[in-house]
Amino acid sequence: MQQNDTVTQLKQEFLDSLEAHFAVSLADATDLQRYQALAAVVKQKIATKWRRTKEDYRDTGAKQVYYFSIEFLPGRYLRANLLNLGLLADTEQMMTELDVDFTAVMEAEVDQGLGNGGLGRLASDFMDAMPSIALVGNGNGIRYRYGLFRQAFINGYQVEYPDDWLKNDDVWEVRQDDEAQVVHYGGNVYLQDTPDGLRPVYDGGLDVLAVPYDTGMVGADNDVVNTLRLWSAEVPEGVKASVSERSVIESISGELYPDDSNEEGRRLRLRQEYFFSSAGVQNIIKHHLADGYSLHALPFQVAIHINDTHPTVVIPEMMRILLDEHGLGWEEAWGITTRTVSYTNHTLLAEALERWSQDLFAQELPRLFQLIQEIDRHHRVSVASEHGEDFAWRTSPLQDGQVHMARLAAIGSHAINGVAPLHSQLLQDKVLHDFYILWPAKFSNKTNGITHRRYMHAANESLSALIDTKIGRDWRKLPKDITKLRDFNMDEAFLRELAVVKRQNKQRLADWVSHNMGIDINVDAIFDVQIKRLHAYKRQLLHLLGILTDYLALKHDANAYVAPRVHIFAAKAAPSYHYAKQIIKVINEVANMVNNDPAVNDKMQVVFLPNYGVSLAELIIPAADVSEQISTAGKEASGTSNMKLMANGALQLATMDGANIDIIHAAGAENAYAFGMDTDTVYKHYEQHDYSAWDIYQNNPKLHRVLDALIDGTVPNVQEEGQAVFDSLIRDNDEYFVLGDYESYVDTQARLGQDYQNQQAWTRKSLANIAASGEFSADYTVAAYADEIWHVPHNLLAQQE
Ligand code: 26Y
Repeated sequence: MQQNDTVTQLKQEFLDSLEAHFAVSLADATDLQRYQALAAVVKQKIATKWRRTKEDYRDTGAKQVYYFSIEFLPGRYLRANLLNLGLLADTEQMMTELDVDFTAVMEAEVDQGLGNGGLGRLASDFMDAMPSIALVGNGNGIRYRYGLFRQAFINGYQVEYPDDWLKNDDVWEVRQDDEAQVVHYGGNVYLQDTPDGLRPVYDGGLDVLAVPYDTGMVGADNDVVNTLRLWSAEVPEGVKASVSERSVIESISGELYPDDSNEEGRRLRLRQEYFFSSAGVQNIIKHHLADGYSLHALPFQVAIHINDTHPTVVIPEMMRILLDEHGLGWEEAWGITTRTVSYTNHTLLAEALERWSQDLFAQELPRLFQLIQEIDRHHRVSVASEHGEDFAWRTSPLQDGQVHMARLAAIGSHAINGVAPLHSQLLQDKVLHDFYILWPAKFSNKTNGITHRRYMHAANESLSALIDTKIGRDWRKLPKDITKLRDFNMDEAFLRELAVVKRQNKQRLADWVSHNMGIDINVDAIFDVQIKRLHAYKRQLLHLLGILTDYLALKHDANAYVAPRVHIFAAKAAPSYHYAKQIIKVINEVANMVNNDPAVNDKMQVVFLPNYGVSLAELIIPAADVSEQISTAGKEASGTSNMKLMANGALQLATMDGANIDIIHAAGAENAYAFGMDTDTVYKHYEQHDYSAWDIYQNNPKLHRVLDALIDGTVPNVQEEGQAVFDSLIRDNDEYFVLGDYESYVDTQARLGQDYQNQQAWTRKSLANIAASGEFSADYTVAAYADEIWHVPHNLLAQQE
C-alpha cells in the first residue's frame, strides 16, 4: 500500500474509532479521547498478530521463556507500539493533516510505572527485544493497582502521591478470567501417610484468586506479538469474605512495594512474591500438561527466568506442585526444577540481598517452608562431605533464623548471571564465591542492554533520521551497524548537523522546564544530567559538592573560570529512605540559592525535575551533554541510563563501575571522562579500615569550605538536612567515599568544561559515543540469554559483527 493510502486509511479508522467509542467528532474530542480512540485502532492491528503468534506457538510446540519479574516499567505504549508496527511516521503525518497536536495525544496516555527503577525498566526493555528478535518469551508479574508513587516537591521536600494509573482504564490489557489460578497462604499443614506416600493436608489459611491481565508485546517490523501477563488479586468466586478480608486479599496486588533501599521486607511483600510466582508456575504447568507433555519434558519446553531473587519462591513452588500434586520423587522433581529455572543477580550491596525471617516465612507459606527445609538438608548433606561443615553452613538457604533467597536461587537454578563484566566477576570472587566453587559452570555474564527503539528511534527522531541520511536504515534492525557512523567523524557539516539536533532537543527540554517549573534554562550551557533512583551509593551528593564548589568559586574568586552548566537531576527516593530524602531537600535548596543569585546564574543553574519516570527520561536523555555515572566503584551492578545517554550522544563522566567500564571501552577513553577510585582501591579501604573522611576534610581547604556551607547557613533552609549530610560524611566516615573521589571529580569536571568550549571536538566525541552504542542493544543481550541460558531459537539479524 502506498504511504498516502495508509495515512488515508488510518485517518478513517481513527475518526471511526472516535465516533464508535465516544460519539464525538475530532473537533470536540479531548486529548484523552483522541488517545483512547487511536490506541483502540492500534490494539486492533496488534490483535491479529497476537492471536496468530499464540496459535503458532501452540501448534509448533515451541519452547517458551517466562521472564518472572516483580517489576515492569513499561512507560507509555502508544508511540512504541506505532514505531514497532511501522506506523509512527504515517500517524504523525495523519495528525499533521488533521491539525492535531500528536504530542498532546500521546501525553494523554498514563505512564505505566509498575517498577522502581533499573531492574523494572530492564524487564520492559527485554519485553521489547524478545518479540523483535522473534524469540518466544513472555513476561510474568503483578498488576499493581497503584504503581510507583508520583513525586512532587513541597518546600523542597519530596512528597508522595498515589499513582492511580487505572483511573482511565488501561486500553492495552485483556482480562483473562478463564486463566485464573488460586494461590494459597498460611494455615497449618500436616503430612499424612497415604498409599501414594506422604501428602500434605491443609488446615485453614487464605485462598486468593489470581486473575491475569495480558498485554501484547509488539515485535519491531515483524509479525510477532508476545504476552506480558500481570496478575491481579481477587476474592475467589463463591467465597464469602467480609469487607476487611476482601481488602487483605486485594492488597496483595494493591501497590508496588516502593522500596529498593535495602529496607526490611514486610509480610505483604512476601505475599506478593509468592502471588505472581505461584500463579505463574501453576499456569505454566497446567498448560504444559494440557498440551500433552510429560512433566519430565518441562525443562525442554519451558525456561523460567527469575529477575533477581524476588521470584525465588518459584523453586520450592515447583517442587510443591511436582511432589504434592503429581507424586514425583524428590530427585526427579529437583532435576526438573533446577533445569527449568535460571537466575539473574542485580546487586552487590550485601544489605540488598533478600532475607526473610523463618518465622514469617513459615507462617505465610508453611508448605513451602517445609520444602525449603528439605532443600536445605539435601544441600548440606551433598556439600558437607567434600567441602566441610563450615562451608555447608555458609551456603545453606536456612541460617540464623533466616531464609537466604540468593542462596536458594543459586542452589535451585542451573544458571546464575551478573549484568556487567565487573559485576559478574565480583559475584564470582566475592558475593557468591562459595557457589562459584561449587558450580563454576553455572556462572556467566550477560551485560544489560537497552532498546534503541524507544530511547532513540522514538524519543530522538531527529537524531535517528539524521543518522539514516549517512548510513541508511539498516542500523535500526542491526544496532551494531551504527559503528558505520565513525566514517563521518571528520565530516564537519555532519558534526554541525549533529550539534543542531542536540540543541533542538535541549530547547525541547528547556521549554518543558520553563512551562512546568517556571525556570528558564540556558540552552548554550552544558546540560549535565544525573537521572536515576536517589541512593547514597549512586552519589548524587558528589555531584552536589561539585556544584557547591563552582558556586563558591564564582562567589569568592574573581578569576574563577566555570564553564556554563545546567545541572539536571531527576530521582525518586524510597519513601522510608530518610537520608535520601534529606539529600533531595539539600539539592533543592542549593538549586533555589543558585538559580536566584544573579552573580552566578549566567554560569550555573540547577534543576531537579519532579516525578522521574520513563516518560521524563525520554525527554531528558536526548537533551543531555554529560551523563553522570558516579557511583562508588563496585556498587552499581551495571546501570542502564548510562547506555541510553551514550546512545543519544552524551559523554560519560564516570567512575570505573558497572557497565560504565564497558561504555568507556567501547567509545574510547578519549571520548569519556573517567575519574575516581577503582574497585580494588575501594575494597582495600574497606578491608584495611584506613579511610579517613576527617583527614580529607582537614587537608583540603576547598572541600572544607564546601562542606561547611552545608552547616553554616550558606545554603539556606537546610539546618537539619545539611547537618545530616555533614554527619554522614564526617562523623560516620563517609561509607561511599564521596570525599575520597571529590578532588578527582572536581578536576575532571574542570577539564570537561574546557573541552566543551570546542564545539566541534566535543561533537566528535559525542559521535563516538553514539557510534559505539550498538553493542548495548537489549536485542543482543536477550539473544545471549537465549543462546547460552534458555536454549531457545531467535532470529537476530544482527548476528554478524
Ligand atoms: C529487596 C528489595 C528491597 C529490592 C527491590 C528492588 C531490592 C532491589 C531492587 C531493585 C534493584 C535494581 O533496580 N537494581 C538495578 O538493576 C539494574 C538492571 O540490572 C542495574 O542496571 C542497576 O545497576 C541495579 O542497581
